[in-house]
Amino acid sequence: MDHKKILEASAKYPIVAGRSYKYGTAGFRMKADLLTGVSFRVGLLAGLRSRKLNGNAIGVMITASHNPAADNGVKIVDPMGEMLEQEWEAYATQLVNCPTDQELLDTYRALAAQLRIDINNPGRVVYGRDTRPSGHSLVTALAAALDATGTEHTDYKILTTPQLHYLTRCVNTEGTPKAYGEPSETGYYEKFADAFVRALKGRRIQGQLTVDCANGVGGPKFSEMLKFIPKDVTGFDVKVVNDDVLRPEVLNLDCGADYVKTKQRAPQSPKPVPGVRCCSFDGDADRLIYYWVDPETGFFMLDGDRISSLCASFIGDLIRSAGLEDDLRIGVVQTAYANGASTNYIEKHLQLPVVFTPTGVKHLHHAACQFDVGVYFEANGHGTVVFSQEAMRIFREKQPQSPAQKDALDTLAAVGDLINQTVGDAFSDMLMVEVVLAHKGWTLKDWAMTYTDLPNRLVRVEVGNKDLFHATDAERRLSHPPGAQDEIDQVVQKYTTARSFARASGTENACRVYAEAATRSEADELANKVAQIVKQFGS
Ligand code: G16
Repeated sequence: MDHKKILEASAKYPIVAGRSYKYGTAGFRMKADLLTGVSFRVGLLAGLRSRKLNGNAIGVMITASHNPAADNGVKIVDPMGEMLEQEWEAYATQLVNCPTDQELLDTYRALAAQLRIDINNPGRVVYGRDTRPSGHSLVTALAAALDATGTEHTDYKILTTPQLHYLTRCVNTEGTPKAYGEPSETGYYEKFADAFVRALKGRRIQGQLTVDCANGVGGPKFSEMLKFIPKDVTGFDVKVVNDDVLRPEVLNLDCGADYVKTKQRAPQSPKPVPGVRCCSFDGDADRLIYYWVDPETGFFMLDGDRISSLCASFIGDLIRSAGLEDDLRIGVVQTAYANGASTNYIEKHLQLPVVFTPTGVKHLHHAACQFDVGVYFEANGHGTVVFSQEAMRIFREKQPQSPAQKDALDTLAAVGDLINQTVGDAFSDMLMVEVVLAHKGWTLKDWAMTYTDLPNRLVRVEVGNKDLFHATDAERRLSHPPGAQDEIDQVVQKYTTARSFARASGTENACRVYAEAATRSEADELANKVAQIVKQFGS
């Protein structure tokens, strides 16, 4: 390794002095102009990680997902398409925070020594970015680090986040018995479009679906995917809206999954046609929220909790029909944001176990992998279903005892291919929801009738220092600052069947407060009172 090369390259991509950087819920995320040096340093780390893992390719995604257009982010993807192993998040933070180029080089070498990595071994990194204009210079900085360390790299250009996760896994499994798919964007479309047709098993999708793409990368990419889905066979009739990626300032603006979920309303424009089935992606197409505007009762949202219970119910039924209920363990993973009514429905009605983890798909994914079939969704619409290798083998190889069993096994195998196994993916989740609705012959209204959500409110609170807030018990309680949780408890106690918690966001410079209560006005009131407490303790 040429030390001089690293020092020279690093000098061109400095970090902004005096700032503290942290690998958060989804990597480093902040105003884009603060990120060039961060991207360079992430390149160093990704190369190290690849070398540690015998040259397996590591993925890097440049995106700030649901955040405004001026933000950006850098996130590392492990070889099977999962999020970076947590221990390495600390190494990333350490490397990115080095104050000088020389200290960066020293830390890089010290990390390699500590982790027993031969920095002269081959390393490989694949990367992509969303449509944010700042992505271009961040990719340049990333590539400079890869060149300086002699790391082989492939630029997959503009992609959705789940596409980059998919490609990373495909690159690493190509030609092996675990091959996940063709390592190309076309391979992605072909795999999921084919599984969609198989999972429908001849059923046709009813009615038009309006897809709001948040004016992000999901717009052009989903339009591309539609070319691979035969409309005459599936009946899949889609109207794509909010797919303007030429005006960066409209990204996630008054539209998209985060807007719909937090504001509990449809995108400002175009106004949804009453009665028509609608869904929204977020800025990098890894979240999905469904809704419709009822001519009589108005806006109704089906969020990640609903998608979770819909998938769990459908797959649970198929597993029973296939005679596999004693062989495969199915479970659901949620976070503190899950509506209490959804947890109750899954545990009591579907009779499935529910596990809670802190926010961040990395935590949910890990917990879901403990089941043979693990369904995980955050309420914000981010999630997927993971199937163990053994479950997928059984679906393919078990000898059916009846035509009904054969039907269930074929559908399970197709569903296993349809749901992106690497990470939550709005495209593949949406196709899955469409499949389930087609199998059940349901409208969104039928789906909404499964249970009644408890009224809830999510509030974003800007505080002087969000790092003062430390959460515990799967983020349902605050351990710091001292006294804050006691005050929250006292307020919550004043309401019947209410619940509230506060935590620091890992992707935004703010805290989040969630409240649930018996009525809408109580939920709003409780959220505002807890927000006041957070403001007071965070100043
Ligand atoms: C990211 C994470 C999600 C998380 C969300 C909000 O989503 O991938 O798991 O729920 O941030 O996190 P926080 O509340 O810590 O800000 P995305 O869609 O922005 O990548």
